[in-house]
Amino acid sequence: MPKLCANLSFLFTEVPLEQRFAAAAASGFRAVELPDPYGHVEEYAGLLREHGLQLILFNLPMGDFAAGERGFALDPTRREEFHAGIERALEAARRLRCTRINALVGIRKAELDERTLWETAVENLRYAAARLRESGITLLVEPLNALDTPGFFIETTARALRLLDDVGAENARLQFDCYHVQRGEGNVTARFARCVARVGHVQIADSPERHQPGTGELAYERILRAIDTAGYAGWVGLEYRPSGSTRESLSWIEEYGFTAGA
Ligand SMILES: [Mn+2]
Repeated sequence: MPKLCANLSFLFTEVPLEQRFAAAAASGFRAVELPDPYGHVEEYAGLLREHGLQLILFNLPMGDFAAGERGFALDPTRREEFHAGIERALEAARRLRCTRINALVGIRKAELDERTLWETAVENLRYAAARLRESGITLLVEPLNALDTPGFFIETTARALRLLDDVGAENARLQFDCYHVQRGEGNVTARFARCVARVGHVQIADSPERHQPGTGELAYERILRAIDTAGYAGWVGLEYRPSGSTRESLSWIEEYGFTAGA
């Protein structure tokens, strides 16, 4: 039985973010993801407590998201900013009682060669993992598919695992987003089974529209059971855009025999 958590950037967007905590709890969720808590940490900590929700995951500071940035761990000119971001993330994790932080590594910079980007990412992530380990926090690295985010530095699970090999930290693990895997690589269940020992978090959406399970080409009833069978006991984040209302988009959970509050 998968342990499901609601991503509050994707679900319940019918209401402002501060009201999505109540909406998630009312739909039976006991756990949520919150990609970008910075600037509102105290407010969100209060909302989590008020609604009996556990925060499963948030992201390292991603830079200017609206301008298209998706992290900057690969940027040798921004090491200080990266280090400062780790401290902000640690403080947020402490207040939000969260033990997983996801790193988006960033989009390639044309003026920098592959080796410089790779080595910078390895050094930064090694530093991040070491700082997070002191607080018992897992660092995650998430590949984003190249169709949605052209130029993203880590676009496949294979590349993410190579990067994690070079980082060489026990608490640095793969974030396996089935949607990105399907769009970029395919072969979701076999790929998952091969790397399950290194997976620290899972996310789902159907493909190619990134709506709820049952709207696309992925058989999530089978995929989620296969993830279970592979031995994964962690959380599964619902990171999809509902095709209609969020409430309606959750019907697959019961249909497949699962529960939001697992
Ligand atoms: Mn994701």
